[in-house]
Amino acid sequence: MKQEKIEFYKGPAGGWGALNSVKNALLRQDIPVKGAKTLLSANQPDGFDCPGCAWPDRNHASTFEFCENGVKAVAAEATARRAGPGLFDQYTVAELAQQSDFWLEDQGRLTHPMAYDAASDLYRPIAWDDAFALIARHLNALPDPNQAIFYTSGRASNEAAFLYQLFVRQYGTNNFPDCSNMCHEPSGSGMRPQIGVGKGTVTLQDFEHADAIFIFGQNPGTNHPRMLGELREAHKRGARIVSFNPLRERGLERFADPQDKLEMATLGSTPISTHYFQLRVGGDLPAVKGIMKHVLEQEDLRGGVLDRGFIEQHTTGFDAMAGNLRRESWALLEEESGLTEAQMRSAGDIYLGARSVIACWGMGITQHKHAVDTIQAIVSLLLMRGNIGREGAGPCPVRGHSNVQGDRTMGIWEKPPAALLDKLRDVFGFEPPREDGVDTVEAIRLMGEGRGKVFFALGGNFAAATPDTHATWQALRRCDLTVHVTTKLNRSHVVHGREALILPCLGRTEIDMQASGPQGVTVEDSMSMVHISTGINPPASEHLLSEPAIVARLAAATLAGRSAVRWHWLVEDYARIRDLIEQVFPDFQDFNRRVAQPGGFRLRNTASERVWATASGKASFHAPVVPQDTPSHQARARLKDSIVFTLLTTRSHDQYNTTIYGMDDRYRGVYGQRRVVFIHAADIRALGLQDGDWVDIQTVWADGQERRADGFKLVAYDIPRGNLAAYYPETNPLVPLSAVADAAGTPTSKSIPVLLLPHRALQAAAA
Ligand SMILES: Nc1nc2c(c(=O)[nH]1)N[C@H]1C(S)=C(S)[C@@H](COP(=O)(O)OP(=O)(O)OC[C@H]3O[C@@H](n4cnc5c(=O)[nH]c(N)nc54)[C@H](O)[C@@H]3O)O[C@H]1N2
Ligand SMILES: Nc1nc2c(c(=O)[nH]1)N[C@H]1C(S)=C(S)[C@@H](COP(=O)(O)OP(=O)(O)OC[C@H]3O[C@@H](n4cnc5c(=O)[nH]c(N)nc54)[C@H](O)[C@@H]3O)O[C@H]1N2
Ligand SMILES: [Mo]
Repeated sequence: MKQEKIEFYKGPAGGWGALNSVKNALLRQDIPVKGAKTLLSANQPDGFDCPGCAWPDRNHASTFEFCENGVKAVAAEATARRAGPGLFDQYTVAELAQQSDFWLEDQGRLTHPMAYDAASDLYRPIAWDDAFALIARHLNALPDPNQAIFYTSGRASNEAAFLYQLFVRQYGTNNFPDCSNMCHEPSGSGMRPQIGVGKGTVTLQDFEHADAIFIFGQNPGTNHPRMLGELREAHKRGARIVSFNPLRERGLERFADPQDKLEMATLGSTPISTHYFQLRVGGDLPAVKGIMKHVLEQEDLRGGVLDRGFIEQHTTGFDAMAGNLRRESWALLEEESGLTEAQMRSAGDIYLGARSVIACWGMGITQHKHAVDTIQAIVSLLLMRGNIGREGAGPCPVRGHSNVQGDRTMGIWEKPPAALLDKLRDVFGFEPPREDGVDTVEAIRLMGEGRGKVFFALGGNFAAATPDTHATWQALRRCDLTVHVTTKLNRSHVVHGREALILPCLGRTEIDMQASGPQGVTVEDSMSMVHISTGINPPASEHLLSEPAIVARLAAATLAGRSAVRWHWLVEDYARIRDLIEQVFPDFQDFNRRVAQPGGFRLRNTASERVWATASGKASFHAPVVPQDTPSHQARARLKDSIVFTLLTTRSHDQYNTTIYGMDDRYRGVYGQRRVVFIHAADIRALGLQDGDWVDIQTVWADGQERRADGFKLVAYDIPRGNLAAYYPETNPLVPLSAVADAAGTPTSKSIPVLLLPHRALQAAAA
């Protein structure tokens, strides 16, 4: 392990630091030569879709788009390491559970299906057919299908997801919690009633025409590095790039493109943000309202500012919103956003100076109690000047997992629209369950109360990704059976039910051979582009099955005699699955032909055509109330004598969600460790502590339960006073299960009221 240090990062994002990091990532996975070939196939017309993030690529066209974190994601999957039966012989599950998340995944790719043996506390190999029979037996023994839970992580392909939802609905439940519930759920919940679609409306081409790009709560340098390419080009042609973020993020400041020879040779770089508004955590709603108020005041002052024609023809609710904005007090907006009136007005002037504006957002917006309101305010700001449904303008929620958007399109949704269920009934001739299922947080409750008995996960790492770790682990352990379809060993396999299975599957980089030949799968990126993804590497083990094959064989075993679907036949040729997708979703007409074209095709997006699939047939304005009732407000009111901080949990540069690639966070200057908490220097002094001191973190929550995460090192950082930042998943024990976004259920993992306490272990040692 590298030495621990904290050191200000002077370089730009990308650049030589990125190239160096790539070399190390390949070496770590023992794939120096093969790695290069694998990488060159990422996001190519006939290669695989990068399993990194959902940012689109230039048409899956010709040039390889370099992305450091894409390389790490591919290398993690293409690793030469193997976690075979030998490993499971060597360690009991109790011993495996003692290991870190990093260690577990670092054992490499899983090679055999494994079943938990309680007598020996070991995972032992099991034949595939026996595994499916075991699951089928459990599922068919449940008195109510709603006692089974089917989780999905956003890497699953359209084909796998479609079969999965079909199987589960035929089985009889809509219990489909997914990673989206913890992620962009509020984006869909906010935009669907407002503009009629739950997805962004812009394309990559729009980035070439925007005069201003507003970025709220997103860290593209780490999480969507290819987005920096778009931002850099936009900056070079003079577009304004306006960042709203409580942290100074390197990737939002400067970027050197590793493919730009001159920039690399001269150690040059391009600035990214032209403006940086360092607001308070959770301060976006008041900040956006301030911008809107300024826009409205300018209209009142000089006229010609709003797009009156658009507002008249396409929207409802303008007058009510305007009244609300006029009454809003600047003092409150300043207090709650952490920005000054002058700052909000200057952001407003940038907005007014731009003909076309794109607004992007990420987890800094969605993982809050008032996320849905905030998103509706951002979209309302866009609507004021008709910044939607025309070139260079529109909302752009930047999705996380590479196919999370596609999975939802395919019906991975615990609250399925009636139209989808009707269609399934008509096409497949069965009556799907009509009652809403559970989302992620509700699934944990269900299991915790003993009413959820079988937990099945298509990918992901439920035990580590979810909030309230203590409660969640207890819930999982109450299950009769937990099953994970997975590529690597992770926490969820060692926090398990009475019986447990690990089902290893092919990754996206691997050749998927079925009866009719090698198969491709399809995915949908953050901008509704659907394209094919074809693996090129030999499978990590001959015992792996593809995800569609696992779902189909499980369905056949469970629904034997009850389903008219030809499960085995479908998997022989995935084009057959796509034919069914086309029958259920009209937007996929001629699916097989269209997806075979280079670059694939774009799904229809009504809002981008200014067609509003809403109740009123129009887009609507919202001016939500500035929240003064958040858990942090309440905690501060209650504990007047303590410093109550608002903690945001985020990703380091060396992780993919719960997968930890390494211990560095280069752009934030942290090396060799992850248990750090970023804090303003003045707050360290106010606590009577020093930079580098160790603390414990304790949640302030009214339910009387103690939630702690112990042993974090203070790192003085450029962050507003009263705010803290630390990495997830280590901080998930601090996020209460009941801390969720209104009208979306998303855990509020960006705003947890906490106290910092002197580190327990040190205190004990001193006593
Ligand atoms: N390499 C890599 N790529 C990834 C992932 C990964 O873990 N690693 N994860 C994937 C997934 S699933 C997702 S969802 C995306 C996540 O990508 P992001 O949306 O970038 O998620 P986070 O890293 O959580 O960072 C959120 C940013 O929001 C800021 N922030 C926090 N609170 C607030 C706030 O109240 N207001 C504002 N304005 N900003 C705030 C933080 O400082 C941080 O810069 O990335 C995807 N891509
Ligand atoms: N505190 C806090 N919690 C959060 C967040 C936060 O910002 N803060 N972010 C939330 C967000 S945005 C998200 S999306 C969730 C992520 O939640 P998940 O999607 O559940 O978690 P991941 O860490 O992405 O899942 C990693 C695992 O997926 C498996 N895997 C990888 N590739 C494949 C594949 O091709 N097929 C299959 N079957 N399995 C595969 C591997 O075994 C790996 O261990 O976490 C959420 N939790
Ligand atoms: Mo996500």
